[in-house]
Amino acid sequence: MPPPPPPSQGAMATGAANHPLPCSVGRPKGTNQRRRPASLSVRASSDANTVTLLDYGAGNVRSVRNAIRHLGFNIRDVRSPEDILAADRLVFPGVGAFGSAMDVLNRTGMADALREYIRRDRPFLGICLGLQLLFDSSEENGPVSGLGVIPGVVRRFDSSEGLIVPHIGWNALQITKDTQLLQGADGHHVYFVHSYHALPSDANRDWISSTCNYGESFISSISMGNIEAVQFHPEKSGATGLSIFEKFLSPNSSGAKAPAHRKASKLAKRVIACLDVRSNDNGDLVVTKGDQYDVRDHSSSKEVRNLGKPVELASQYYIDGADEVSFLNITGFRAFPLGDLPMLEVLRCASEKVFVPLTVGGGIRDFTDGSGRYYSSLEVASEYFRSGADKISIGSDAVFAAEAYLQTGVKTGKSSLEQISRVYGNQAVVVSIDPRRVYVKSPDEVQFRTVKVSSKGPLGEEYAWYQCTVVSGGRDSRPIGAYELAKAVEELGAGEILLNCIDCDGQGGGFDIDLIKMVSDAVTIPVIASSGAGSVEHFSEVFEKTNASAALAAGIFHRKEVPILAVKEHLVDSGVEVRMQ
Ligand code: 1PR
Repeated sequence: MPPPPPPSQGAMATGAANHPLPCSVGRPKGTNQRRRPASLSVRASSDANTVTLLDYGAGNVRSVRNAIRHLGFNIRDVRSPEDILAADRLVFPGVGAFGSAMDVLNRTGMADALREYIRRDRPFLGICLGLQLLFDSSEENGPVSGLGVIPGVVRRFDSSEGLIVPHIGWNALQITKDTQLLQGADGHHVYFVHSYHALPSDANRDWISSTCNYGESFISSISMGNIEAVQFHPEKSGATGLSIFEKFLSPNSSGAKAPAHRKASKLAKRVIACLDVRSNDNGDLVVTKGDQYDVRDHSSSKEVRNLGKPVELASQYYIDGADEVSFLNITGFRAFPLGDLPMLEVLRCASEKVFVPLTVGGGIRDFTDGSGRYYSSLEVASEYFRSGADKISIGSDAVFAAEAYLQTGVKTGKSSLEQISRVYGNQAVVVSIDPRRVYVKSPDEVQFRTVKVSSKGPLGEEYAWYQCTVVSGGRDSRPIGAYELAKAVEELGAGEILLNCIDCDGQGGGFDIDLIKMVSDAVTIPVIASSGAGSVEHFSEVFEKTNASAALAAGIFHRKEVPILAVKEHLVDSGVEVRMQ
């Protein structure tokens, strides 16, 4: 296994710790110098199995590297503008913010080299920001000038009418131009994660090879001669994405066989497999699964339940069609996560085999080790990103941050949630909520948001609130409800909410619809429904009755009681759009 590349941070996370290019802050306006790069010489090019990668160090391109290597290609990194002109085939996975990226490209002379490379019509594949940078300018903390290759302005999705932004998930490609790259991909779902988009216009019509619909129709790919760019992430779009990537890397191949599919038309609901990971009593890292968070056997041995090996299971779920895989390091609170080398190794190995998004949580907080060295939560998150995470998930620390924010009304900018979302972008930060149901006779009994429950409590109570908990040696209840927490963490920069329910965890009786409806109606970021899935019908129920964007399950997948494919087929039959492969 190759060592992690030094500057890369994690697939679609944007920005990087210790780096001058934070994702969505401090965006200096770029200058668009249009002079020709007179002094650039061209080096002899390399063997056909090598692809040149432009990683200007702004964030995570590990997933792109993994996909390229998985397809059998070597990578040559661009170190100077000359390397761009010498490339046979250039992949440009833009990460970070538009303005910061242009600033680096202009400062290093790479902007000119890129324009020249494109003018010569050399094979080019831009990914995500690598597509947006080709346009005249972007409104992202701007206006900021881009490379000016394609006419048009990159704008933010309009969330004023309730559209969930960022646009995260699997959406449908609508091919508008016959290209080799996208052959067979029409009507397939591919993975997007972005807040800004380029719009079709008369001036750029000739460039557009596909569009996608999210609130409005936006440009999902362009193609002109040898110049290709995609707004989605082929490296995280499963078999469809790898097939597109392969067609760029070996144009004479037809790419991997395009998977059979049902025609996609819109943003799909996601099905997520979750792996709770911890060391068992022998010190082996295992996937475990609790009943209401108790992961020990109820037999006399009281051993930690062992449901399999983390990398094997994650790889299997990818093959089975999971739209995302989550790892929760459930004892991360006990020890310093960066000292947990096996967990980081699990991530590295999984990210080489899993070409859908990977989320990792557990233990993300500030920490001082035995020798007195202080590590910020940002450093912990950075290491997770470097090891292959596309998103990180924060549990306990987000509860403390929300409590402090609700008490003072002040955003300090210092919580782990705020810092990580500022540097990596909010789309890279999930907040995991672990609430318990507390029944009350009347909403007046508590200061927290209650719901009228579908099934009455043990004493005939008609209402409940959902009390958040944290891990700190045990599971402590906190004076904050799931509703209040969700609203607060959205304001503090969370990009998504993983909504568990301790009462339902491992019970197989279905998701807590009352809780999920309350929270998914309250926020405008995606909510992942979690805990309690026991049958395929539970998935259709949660999507029909709530605004959840995704549903997560663990036990039924680990115990092989319900295959992921069966869940998806049932959802399709129920009229819920999902990604089929
Ligand atoms: O607080 O930042 O260190 O994060 C700890 C993370 O570990 C949190 O995301 C928390 O949810 C998780 N966690 C802590 N203890 C446990 C435990 O089980 N003892 N796992 C735990 C929580 C819950 C689910 C589970 C679903 C679906 N796992 O995500 O996968 O309930 O299960 P099911 O389909 O079998 O019902 P921090």
